[in-house]
Amino acid sequence: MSAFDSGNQVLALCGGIGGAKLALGLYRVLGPQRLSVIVNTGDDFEHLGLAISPDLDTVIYTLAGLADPERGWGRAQETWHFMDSLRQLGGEAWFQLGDRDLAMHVERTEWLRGGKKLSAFAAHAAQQFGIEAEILPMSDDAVQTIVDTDEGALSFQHYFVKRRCEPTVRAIRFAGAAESRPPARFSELITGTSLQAIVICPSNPYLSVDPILAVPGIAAALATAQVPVIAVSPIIGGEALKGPTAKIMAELNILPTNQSIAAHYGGLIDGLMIDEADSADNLEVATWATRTMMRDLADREFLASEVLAFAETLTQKKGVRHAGRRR
Ligand code: FO1
Repeated sequence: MSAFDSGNQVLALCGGIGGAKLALGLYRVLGPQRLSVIVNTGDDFEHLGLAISPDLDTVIYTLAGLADPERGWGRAQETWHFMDSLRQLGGEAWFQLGDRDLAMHVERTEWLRGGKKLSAFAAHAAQQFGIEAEILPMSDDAVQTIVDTDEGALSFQHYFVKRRCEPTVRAIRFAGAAESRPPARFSELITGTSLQAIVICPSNPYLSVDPILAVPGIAAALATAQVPVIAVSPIIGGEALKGPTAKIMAELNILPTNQSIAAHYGGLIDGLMIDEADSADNLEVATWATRTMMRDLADREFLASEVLAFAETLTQKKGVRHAGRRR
């Protein structure tokens, strides 16, 4: 029996759509109660008086089988009567809130106004939707991803949705991160004996994973983790696959290569999962080349099982490397 058959936990760090796909694969391959997901909340914002947490909702809807398969965000079989009425009234309609999705934002806002924590609402919503994995916001403290652009400083959704990632990015920062605290459960997982691997999902490293790593204690815990830390590269065939990753990398003068991703995660990872199209890449970190494209559920499960197989090989290596520190 391998370590990964023994009922232990895997911790995934996850942004929105791309990350949620792998989280779903892990959820299905591991079995529901063996997955904990730390989700980016740097994209959260207040809009129309509502507390919106896009990545948390994307992960929850995806694991619950409720996500819209085309958009990747929001709910399937959505209707848009609220948005139509809002437009008629001349309201701010650049951010689409579907009728079904709206309930999530209204209810979360109620919870937060009542003094409850975002993590409590995430756990509640996950439970209500029948999800057995742990869904953990990266912090209960407010952290805001700010994109410094040629048009000035833009909050994440203003840059990403309202301005469609068109402004040129000069820098990305995470306001409030220095004062934020990771979830108590994160420390428990890191210091406990049940954790078997940490997986950085193929989310945008700069926009979606960096905010998580900016929460004090999280990067340090990865750097010293006793279990293998694996990142799944968002690069396929020498290109950033989705969304604004390629554009942002170019604007930040970073080549869209696995070398860049490996350097970015530096001392935090033990292995980088790369696409089979890039199997000739020669990196300083351990690599495992496989099919990383996730078009359907079978792809997600396949990649998840590859990640776990990679983790198992690294566990053996790491066991030797950290032998002195284990006692
Ligand atoms: N993305 C868009 O491109 N346009 C939208 O109008 C939009 C609305 C939206 C509403 C709820 C939600 O949970 C997500 C939503 N997203 C929308 C996705 C979101 O902006 C991004 O995908 C993430 O923040 C990046 O991970």
